[in-house]
Amino acid sequence: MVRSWTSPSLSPLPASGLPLRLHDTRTGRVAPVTPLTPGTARLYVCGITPYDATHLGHANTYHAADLMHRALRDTGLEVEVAQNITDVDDPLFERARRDGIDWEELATSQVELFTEDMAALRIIAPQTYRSVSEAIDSIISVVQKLHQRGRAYPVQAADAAGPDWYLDLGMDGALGDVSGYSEQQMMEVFAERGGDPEREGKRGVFDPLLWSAEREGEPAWDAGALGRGRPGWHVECVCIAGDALGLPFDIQTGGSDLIFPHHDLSAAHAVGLGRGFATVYNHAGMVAHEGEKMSKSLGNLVFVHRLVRDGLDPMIIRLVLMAHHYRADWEWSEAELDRAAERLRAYRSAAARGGHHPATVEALRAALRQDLDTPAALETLDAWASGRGGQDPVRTPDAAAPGDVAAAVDALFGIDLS
Ligand code: 5CA
Ligand code: ZN
Repeated sequence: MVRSWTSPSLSPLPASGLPLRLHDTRTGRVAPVTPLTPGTARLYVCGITPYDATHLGHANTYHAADLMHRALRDTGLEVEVAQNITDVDDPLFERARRDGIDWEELATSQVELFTEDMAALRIIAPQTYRSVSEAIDSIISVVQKLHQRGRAYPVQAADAAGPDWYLDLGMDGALGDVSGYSEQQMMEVFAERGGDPEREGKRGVFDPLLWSAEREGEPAWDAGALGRGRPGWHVECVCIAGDALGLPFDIQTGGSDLIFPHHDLSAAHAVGLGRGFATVYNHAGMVAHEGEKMSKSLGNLVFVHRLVRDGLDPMIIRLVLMAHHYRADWEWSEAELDRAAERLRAYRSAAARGGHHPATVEALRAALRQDLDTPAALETLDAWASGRGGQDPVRTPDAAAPGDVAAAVDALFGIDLS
């Protein structure tokens, strides 16, 4: 059983009505989020493939999801969050083989590191945190349902006893619904993001692998008429989201490298099931290092747990992340740490002074609700810390009690200023 992590203690502010406005990749616009079920927002966060520890790119993505979660709560909504773990996938098996360890052992150890990092960063834990290997029965029934609905077709495999099964995107015409990409844009990224455009026997180049026939040295499960094997990538998120949140739900989020194929094709799977998927598709920018996107396959990684082990306060990492709008692409550098450490010191000494600053609190809330505008929130906090933020004209008797700004920074941005 996969353990989620322990959430930080939460002290919400009294709820205030204005909705969260969020960028939707499908429409290209920032618009208010209106939950399908009044009173409850349902959020699906694409989780890690656990073959290497949490790097700052992951941290950026899960920080954005956390801000979304906190902003939705602040508008008075209940928030249901589900997140997956891609523990059955090629890169994980390759890494396990390279290191001569069992794939399950590798996944378990990396998930453990990830959950420690999430707890250190004070990211609110999802209510559902589920791996593919845990969800396998349910995934098999989704795959079988797509087969029964005529959406799956076999492609012979030279290195396996049975065929692989693909999803026929042509049947529903849903390709491109989320990304809006042209075929050429799709082609540019499909192969490097897990797709197999060259595979012979496919009906459409972007048809995704639904069920992969059993191969030597890989785990396999029995899927009845489809044979023994394991699921393709996109179907896991359709299944885990559907089980935890129901379909359709409100928001799917992840990094911008998931726009195509992953989010586009998971939505297409849902259409194949006769269901809707997310209402809003939201994406965080990519963090680069040494001139290239930080990625496990390139190895240009800065790990959260190393920074923390070396004595860095995780709140400094949150402040580095806040300095960049979540949708921006940016490059990590050491200099960022100094600026953020300086901010943390200034904010902590301002917080120790306490006091009431309702205009500052309102400005923080407004910034968060305007598409998670953390750079604007930092400007507000810089002004507050330097005494330019202004005091409430009516000084209340408990002005020396823990300040309202510190409480807001904790509730809205997950930063502990005590
Ligand atoms: N398991 C799938 C999602 S179902 C996956 O993409 N796993 S991952 O481990 O490769 O990435 C986990 C999350 O981190 C994804 O949302 C991905 O978009 C995001 N991510 C990965 N690299 C970066 C990066 N350099 N900058 C920002 N976000 C990143
Ligand atoms: Zn996913």
